[in-house]
Amino acid sequence: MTQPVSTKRRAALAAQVEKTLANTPVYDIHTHLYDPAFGELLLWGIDDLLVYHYLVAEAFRQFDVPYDKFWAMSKQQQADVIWDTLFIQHSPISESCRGVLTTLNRLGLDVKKRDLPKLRKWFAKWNVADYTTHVMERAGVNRICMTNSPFDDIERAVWERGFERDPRFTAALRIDPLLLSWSDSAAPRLRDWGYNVTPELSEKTVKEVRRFLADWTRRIDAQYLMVSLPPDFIYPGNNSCARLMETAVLPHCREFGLPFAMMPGVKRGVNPLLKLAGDGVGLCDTASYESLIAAHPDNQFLITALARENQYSLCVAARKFRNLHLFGCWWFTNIPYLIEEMTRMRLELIGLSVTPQHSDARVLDQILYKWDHSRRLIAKVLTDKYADLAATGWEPTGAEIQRDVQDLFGGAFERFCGRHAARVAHASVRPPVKRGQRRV
Ligand code: RAT
Ligand code: ZN
Repeated sequence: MTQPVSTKRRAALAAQVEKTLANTPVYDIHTHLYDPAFGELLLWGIDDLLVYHYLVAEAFRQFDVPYDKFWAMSKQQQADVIWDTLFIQHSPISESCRGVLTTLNRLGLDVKKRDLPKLRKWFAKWNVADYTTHVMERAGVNRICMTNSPFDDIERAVWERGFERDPRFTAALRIDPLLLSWSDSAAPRLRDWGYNVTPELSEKTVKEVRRFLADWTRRIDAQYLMVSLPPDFIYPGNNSCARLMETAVLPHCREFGLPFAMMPGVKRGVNPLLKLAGDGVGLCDTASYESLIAAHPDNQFLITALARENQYSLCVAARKFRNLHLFGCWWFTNIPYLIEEMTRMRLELIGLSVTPQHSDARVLDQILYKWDHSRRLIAKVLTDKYADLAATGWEPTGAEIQRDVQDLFGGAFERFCGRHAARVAHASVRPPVKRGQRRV
C-alpha cells in the first residue's frame, strides 16, 4: 500500500492550496446580479440580504405571519421580521443565515452586537459604484456573469435604451419563457416586438425565432444561452420545448459559437404563496440529456442539475461527452454538505474539466459568503487529492496548483466556450463545397 503523506507535508499542502485559492480571482459564471448601470436591479445591502428568497422560505417555517400580510410589508419591515425570527429567536445556523453573518464579517462588521439599525447605518454610507468594487475585491471575484432576460420588462428597457457596459459584468441570454411557454406567452410577445411568428412552429416562425435570438445575442454580447428545465423534460419529445431547442436554439448556438446552459430539475411554484421562494426540486431524466447531447455533437452544453440524486449520472455523462461541461452547486445543493460531496465526486470522476461552483447571488454582497464558503470546501477536497498524489511520489508544484485552481475558477469554462468558438471559426474558413461534392 502507498503510505499517506506525513502530517507536516499535508499541512504544508493545505496551506499552499488555501493560499492559492484565496489569491486566485473567480469568474462567477452564473449570478442574478446586474451591471450597476441597471440601477435598482442590482440589489445590495442588509435589507436585500435579509429578504433573499432562500431566507424567506426558512422564515415562513418559523413565524405565523399570514402570507399576504408578509407580502404587503415594505422591504424593511420584511427584513425586520426575518431578522427577528431567524437570527434573534433562533440561532442562525442554516447555510443562508450563516451566509448573512459571513458577509457582514467579511465586510468588517461586528455581528456580535445583533444590532440591525446600526448595520443599516453602515450600508447607508456607500454608493453603488464604490460598493461594487469594494465587494468584488474583498470577495476575490473579478468577473460576474449576469442572467439577462429580454422577457423582463424592466431589464429589456435598459438594454434597448443602451448604456456603457462595465467590463466586469458579462451577459447570458436567458430564454425560459421562449422554451417553456411558447404559444401562450412567448409567441405573442415576440409578435409585439416585431417578429413575425405564429404559435405553430412553422419554418417561417423558426426563422423569426432565430432572428430574435440573434438580435439579443448581439445586443447583450451573450456568452451563452440558458434555460432552467422542469424535471419532466424529455428528449426526443414532441413538445414545443424540444422542437424549439432543435430547430432554433441549438442551430443558433452553433452559428454564434455559444454554449447552451441547461439547469434541470426545478419544479416552479410548488407553493405559489411563497412567490420566488416557492419553487421545489425533482429528479431529471439524465438519459434525455445524454440523447440531446449525443444528437448534437457540434453544440457545447453546460449543465447544473438541482437534484442531488442526478449528480452522479451527470458526472458519468460528462465522461462520455466532451461537449458537456458541468458547473456549480445550484440553489438547494449550495450547502456545505453537498458542495463537498459534489466537488469530490466531480474531481474524482472528471478531474479538473469542471467549474465546481457559481454563486447564483441575487444580492451583490452574497458573493462574499458564497465564495468564502466554497473556497474553503474546494480547498479541503483539493488538498485531499494532492495529498493522494503526493503519496505516490507525484509532488504537485506551486505552479501546477495555481494552474489547476485557475481552471476551476473560470479557466476551464472559458476554454470550453472558446473550443466551440474555435470550431465555428474553423468551420467558416473551410472552402465552400462545390455542388455535387460531399463534405468530408
Ligand atoms: O437560485 C435562485 O435564486 C433561484 O431562484 C433561481 O433563480 C435559479 O438560480 C435560476 O437561475 O433559475
Ligand atoms: Zn440562478
